[in-house]
Amino acid sequence: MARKTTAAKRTRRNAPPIAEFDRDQEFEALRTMLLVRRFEEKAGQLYGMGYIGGFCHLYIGQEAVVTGMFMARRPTDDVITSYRCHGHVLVSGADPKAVMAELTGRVHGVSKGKGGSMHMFHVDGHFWGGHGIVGAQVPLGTGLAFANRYMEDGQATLAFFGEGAANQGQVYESFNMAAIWKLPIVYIIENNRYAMGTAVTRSAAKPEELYMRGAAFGIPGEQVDGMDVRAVKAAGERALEHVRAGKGPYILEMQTYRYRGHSMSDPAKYRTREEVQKMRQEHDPIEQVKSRLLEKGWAEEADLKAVDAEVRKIVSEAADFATADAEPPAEELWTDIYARGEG
Ligand SMILES: Cc1ncc(C[n+]2csc(CCOP(=O)(O)OP(=O)(O)O)c2C)c(N)n1
Repeated sequence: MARKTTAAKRTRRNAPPIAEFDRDQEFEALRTMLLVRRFEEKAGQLYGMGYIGGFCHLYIGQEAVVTGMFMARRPTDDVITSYRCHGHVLVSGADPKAVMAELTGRVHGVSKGKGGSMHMFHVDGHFWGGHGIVGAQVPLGTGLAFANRYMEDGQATLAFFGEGAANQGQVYESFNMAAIWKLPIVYIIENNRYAMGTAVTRSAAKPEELYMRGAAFGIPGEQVDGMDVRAVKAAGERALEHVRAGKGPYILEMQTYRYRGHSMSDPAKYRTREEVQKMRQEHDPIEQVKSRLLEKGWAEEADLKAVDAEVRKIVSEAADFATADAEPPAEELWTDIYARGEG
């Protein structure tokens, strides 16, 4: 008799076949991922030039995760993530000029220049940050999903976090509550293989099965090729259908990779250059889309270059804006903060 496979046991090996994209979807994915990639490259340059200070965690290599999930979500679904948030805020529809101005600490930044790289917000796009405390966005996201359920607004929440954060206690308290209350939340583990500098194989028990981390709470999970935007979108749709149907939370483990260091100050001594090179050459999410477009005869090289040029222009204008904008005035020190006076 064939053994039953529960959703919690589904892996990449027996996951449903990847749904192909049509031409428009391939172009949408290409444009979105290129915007994030070029934006991040520019942010890295501006950091080197001293325009951006403090922490700055780049998302280069992981673009398919946020792009595929946003292609699967409804625009009113809520989203929350960690400090590695530039891609998420851009894809949620924030103006690239305002995102770059936040990085340079200027007054027209998305958080008025007072949040910086780790604290991006775009409430109109239902993007709720940008959180510097590892794992903190998981209970906060669970709260968003509680609000979704309480308000009966038909919305769901996407909570992104790293595989390092997946070892935190607050994650499991959140899983428990979300499972009890059948909250409409998709927990997305962005497994980029290295937390600050420690390989997942050294820091996690059962590192090959992070998607099973909800099994004790009855939360189904799936492992997804997070470098293939089509696989991400298809898995995102399955997960969102599940949570919207009132069946409770769902976990997606995205197997992805970050090309740059953990943050700008990371010498990345914990991995070889060859490993990074191999991922870039063989699994790059943007190159995969370009190859498909060319192979299917849906685009010529010139069309791909045109998309890149269009995106580079947006990014270059964002950089010009962000380096010319004013710094927040001193009075802004007293706004948007919780302060307790005497008595
Ligand atoms: C509670 C807490 N502990 C430690 C840190 C320092 N810290 C910042 S990022 C990080 C690694 C997190 O890795 P992961 O969750 O895999 O996310 P990634 O950076 O790979 O996206 C650590 C330990 C922190 N910010 N907050």
